[in-house]
Amino acid sequence: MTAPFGRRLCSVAENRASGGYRIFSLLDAGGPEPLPGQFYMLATEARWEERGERPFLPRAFSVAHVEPEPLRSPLQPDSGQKGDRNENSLDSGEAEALRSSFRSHTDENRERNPLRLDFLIEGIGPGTERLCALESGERVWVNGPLGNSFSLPDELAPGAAGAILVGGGIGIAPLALLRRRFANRNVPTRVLLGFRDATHSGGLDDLFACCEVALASEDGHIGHRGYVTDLLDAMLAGDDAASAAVYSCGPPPMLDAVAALCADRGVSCELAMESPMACGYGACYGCAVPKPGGGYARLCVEGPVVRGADGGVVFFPPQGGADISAEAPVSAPAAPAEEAPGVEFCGLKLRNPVINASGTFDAIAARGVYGDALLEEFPFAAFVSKTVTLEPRAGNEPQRIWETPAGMINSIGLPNRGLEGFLAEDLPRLAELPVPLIVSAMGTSREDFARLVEGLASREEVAAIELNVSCPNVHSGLIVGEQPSETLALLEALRPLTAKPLIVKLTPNVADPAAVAVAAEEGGADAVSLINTLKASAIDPATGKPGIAAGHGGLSGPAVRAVAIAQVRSIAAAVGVPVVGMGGVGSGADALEMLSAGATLVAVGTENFRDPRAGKRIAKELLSSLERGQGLNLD
Ligand code: RRO
Repeated sequence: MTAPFGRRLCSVAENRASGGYRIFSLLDAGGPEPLPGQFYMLATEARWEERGERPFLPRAFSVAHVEPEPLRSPLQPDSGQKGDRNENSLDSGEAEALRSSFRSHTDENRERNPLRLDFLIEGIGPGTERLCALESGERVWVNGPLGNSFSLPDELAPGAAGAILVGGGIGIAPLALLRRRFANRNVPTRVLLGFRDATHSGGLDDLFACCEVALASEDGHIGHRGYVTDLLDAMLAGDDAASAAVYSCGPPPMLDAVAALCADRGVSCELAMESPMACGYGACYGCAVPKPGGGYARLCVEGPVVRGADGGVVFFPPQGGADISAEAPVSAPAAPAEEAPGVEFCGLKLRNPVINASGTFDAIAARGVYGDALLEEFPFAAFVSKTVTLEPRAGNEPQRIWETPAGMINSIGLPNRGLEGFLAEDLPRLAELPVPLIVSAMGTSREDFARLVEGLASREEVAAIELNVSCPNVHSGLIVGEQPSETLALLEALRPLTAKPLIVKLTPNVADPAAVAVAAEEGGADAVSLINTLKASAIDPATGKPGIAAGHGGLSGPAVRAVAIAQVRSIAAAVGVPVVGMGGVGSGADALEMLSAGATLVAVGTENFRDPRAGKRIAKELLSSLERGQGLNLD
């Protein structure tokens, strides 16, 4: 089951207080039934970005309840022995029937009967406060259901202790849906919930009204004074604990404590984790969490549910969407509909002038989330890969992203498989896209760059190479793209290595970017692209320290558009090669402005995080403006 490709508008059915939180209900006529643990990216349609500031990015929320409930499986007794059947004791046909009872509504029924999706929200910042203020009938942009889901307990043999759900704070939400699914299946379930204090507490009467719940609170306002993990500790001391399975969601220290307790007692557990997320579908690489054994996983596509193991966690493939690591068979993509006369760029024929900015759309991950719809409605006229380096890189330590007024800062740190891994694993899958492929590459020396260009030049799937020169040269310590002489020398070294178009991706963080562009052209570049992100930082008011772990990163989004326009104008006037313009493009009008400034192509970057189909929408808006003969609007 995959999420519908793109974001869609859903109406607010209800928004009411539930203790210190709010229950927020949406009517979704377009999406499949979510599984427990899955989440949605939500942003209000109106007054998002009001005052041109925050909130800018959508926010992730686990679904807490779905109406109508799935039909009871015909395999399930209406009453009787609790926990006497489970998926592991069924043959595969029965198991599939049971699974499909989780998704029992046809699309036709859905049109008549939209799903009602309930979320639990706590207003803690501009995004959540904006959602908390919504009224019935207002509309919300919805992308989802996303991520994997809780799985069925392994040990639920007849007589097993069943499930123990452990929730903390707002993290009780996905456990409410999980509890109902277990109740439908007669899985014996015990629920332990904890809250910090009366203000940070709620949802009980609405989400857990019909079941017994053991409660804890740090301030003692409700239940046991202390942590919910005290309750879990006591429960796991019981005789039947070893055959139980624990499911948990809550703040990171609580999840660490749950994983440690379960590891001590040899009890299996699954944890739904949280991490700052800009897109929810694998594009932004912001939601990285450390993997045992090194490296990072993107929680949106390899989580949010992870399995506890040895006091740590392991990642397992999504059940909600497709497995992004699997070699999925590909149906031939439909030929793109004729949209416009097309654009010629460095010898490539593109169906329109809108492409993506490198590092802002992972087509392989998106394919796992949205399935073949991605290929059928591919949002860009050419696809630019995330930057590839010679050796594999894990990327930077989180926190990697930070929302700013009308934009965001990133310091992702080039996570990638390295050239060899890219050629073997990513390239064959990117070659399945219905548009030309431009591969972005970055080296830390001319020799590195040369090996990258040679490796890519030998592959016919690669239509063009973009050289990301926003990196220090290990020999000189200078950022290549900040120095015209370094850029010229690099291009002179690389130009003889390939006949494929070379595009130089320029940094905006220099006094005279046009001088670097001229050097790139002189060295033999076929095109230049700009702007990469602007060097930026932000201080987290909660800690007084930079919000990005690396201290600073690159700013993108509408906040940088005027800078991008200025640089595109001056560079387009200075060079004869085509310019790919990018920086804060979120609409056809923005794209038109970029073309009017002198760009031949326009790349969409941060807007992809808010709207996976942004490229398609922007191209459509742009083409209808061009058809109307509209030029730059100076109003
Ligand atoms: O991976 C990144 O952190 C990154 C790169 Br390579 C880049 O060129 N621009 C950016 O904003 N982030």
